[in-house]
Amino acid sequence: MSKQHFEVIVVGAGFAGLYLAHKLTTQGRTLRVLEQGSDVGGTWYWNRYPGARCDAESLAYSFSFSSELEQTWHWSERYAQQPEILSYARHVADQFQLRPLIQFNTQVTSAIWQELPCHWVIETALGERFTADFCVMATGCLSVPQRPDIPGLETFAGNFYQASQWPHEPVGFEAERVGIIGTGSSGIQAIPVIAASAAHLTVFQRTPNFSVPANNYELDPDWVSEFKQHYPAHRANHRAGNGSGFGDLDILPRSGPVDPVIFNELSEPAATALLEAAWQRGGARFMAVINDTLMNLEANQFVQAFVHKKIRSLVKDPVTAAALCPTTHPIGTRRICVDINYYETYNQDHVRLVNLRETPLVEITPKGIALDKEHIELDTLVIATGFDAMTGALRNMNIQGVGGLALEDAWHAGPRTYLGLMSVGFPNLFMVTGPGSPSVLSNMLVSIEQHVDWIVNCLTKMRADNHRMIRAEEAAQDQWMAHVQMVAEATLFPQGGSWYLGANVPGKPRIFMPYAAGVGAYREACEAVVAKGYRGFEFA
Ligand code: NA7
Repeated sequence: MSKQHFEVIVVGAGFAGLYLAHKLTTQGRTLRVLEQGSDVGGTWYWNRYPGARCDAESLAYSFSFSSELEQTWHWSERYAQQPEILSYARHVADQFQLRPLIQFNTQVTSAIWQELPCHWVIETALGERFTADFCVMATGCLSVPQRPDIPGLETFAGNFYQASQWPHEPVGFEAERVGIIGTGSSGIQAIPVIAASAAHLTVFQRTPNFSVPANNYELDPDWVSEFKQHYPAHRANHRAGNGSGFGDLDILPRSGPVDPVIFNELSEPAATALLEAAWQRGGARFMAVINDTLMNLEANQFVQAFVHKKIRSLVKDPVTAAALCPTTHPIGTRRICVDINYYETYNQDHVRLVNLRETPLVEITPKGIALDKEHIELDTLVIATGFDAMTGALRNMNIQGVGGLALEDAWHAGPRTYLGLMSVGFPNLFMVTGPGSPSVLSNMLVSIEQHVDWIVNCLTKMRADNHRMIRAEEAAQDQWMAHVQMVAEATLFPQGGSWYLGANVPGKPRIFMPYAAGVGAYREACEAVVAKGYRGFEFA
């Protein structure tokens, strides 16, 4: 074997790649992690835009695999900012001595399966060639930025920034006329922060999104240390149930099942009181306070009306407030945003909302943005226009499986996976948080740990059984995909027109990609497959 052969090649050194590197070395595997960026952190390496922070609470959005790590790392805020999360990823890499396993600044340009001698051949933009018995794609779900197809975008002569490819050097907006396109989570986080220093900010909004206040605060060290005494029980809660892997962040973890809160069983004042308490408490769990908000349109409309009322109370100008009220999708069917002073920002005199539904954007010019009846001059343009989510990185990598089958072709009508872990026709290639798993609907750290544990256990079993190849069976994949779609159709998600469905990328097949039954149900499904001798997988 050449020096460039490894048992496992991992693509990506975000949280999934880091945990894979740790687990696989602990098991004595030879591996190399190939990472496009110049440091670890994945999404938190790239997304450095002003105001970038996690919309999941720090104490839940963190690794659980090392008690020492979770006890010794100090999170400063309820919702950590990007630099703090990046420091955490770097700390994990250093603490567990993972850096020597990672090759940075390395973009994978192809991964090609060779039936004989049963390995993957991976090539990089630097012209290197690796072979590996197994390939694990830890490429993230939001790693391929989506550039909008707006006429003249390339002609803009001022400062230009894309949120997900933000420069590493400090960027200031003082005395500048800034424009921003995009009002998803990234835009909603960036807008208040940019507004704080820009001379003028124009927000170009095509579709308003629902946002709830973060109610962010500095964590009280005494509270944290008390919370940490119960960490194992909290983690167990995060992993279980039909939720998305967050649980409650009360000092004492929930014990035993909790009765569901069903909209039709609530009086109107009781439902309003629940929503008000959740609004005051802050955070995305606002969506879970009435449990059938994403299943029952009537419940959803009630929650929508509650948020519309909040927006109208927060935004002084009624025309701006009306434009900020989402009316085209049920709440939560596009990812709910979590903000700090987003709606309040529009009360500042130097901030203007342009509703592109009423005054369409005609083109971007060298000096600014031309609307149908007006030209707005800008010194700086920021775009926060989202990602080719969940499948972008995989489809762009020139992955070829059995008989030269291109992943792009296998997925021409949308991604097809068994459990989100493997895809038929691509033996020995695993995905972490792939389409068909809870993925972006879940606490990514919970899902990453579960997938990595599953994959590493599977490799251990293969070694013990002297197997060199694993592949997913077609019938099992068909059944799983049908199940994923059936679950999605039982919810309001398909009505969202969101990136969960691929609807934000022109020409992308519309298929609801994540598994919506929750992390607990999904974990049980994965464990049941193992208990039944890896049902639906074939070994050779
Ligand atoms: P999102 O949520 O996909 O938001 C992208 C935004 O960009 C959204 O408001 C889009 O409006 C807007 N957009 C995209 N193309 C255009 C054009 N051509 N003209 C005007 N506006 C446009 O991406 P984010 O980065 O904010 O968030 C992604 C996830 O990252 C987030 O959910 C968290 O999980 C973290 P549209 O809705 O298409 O009308």
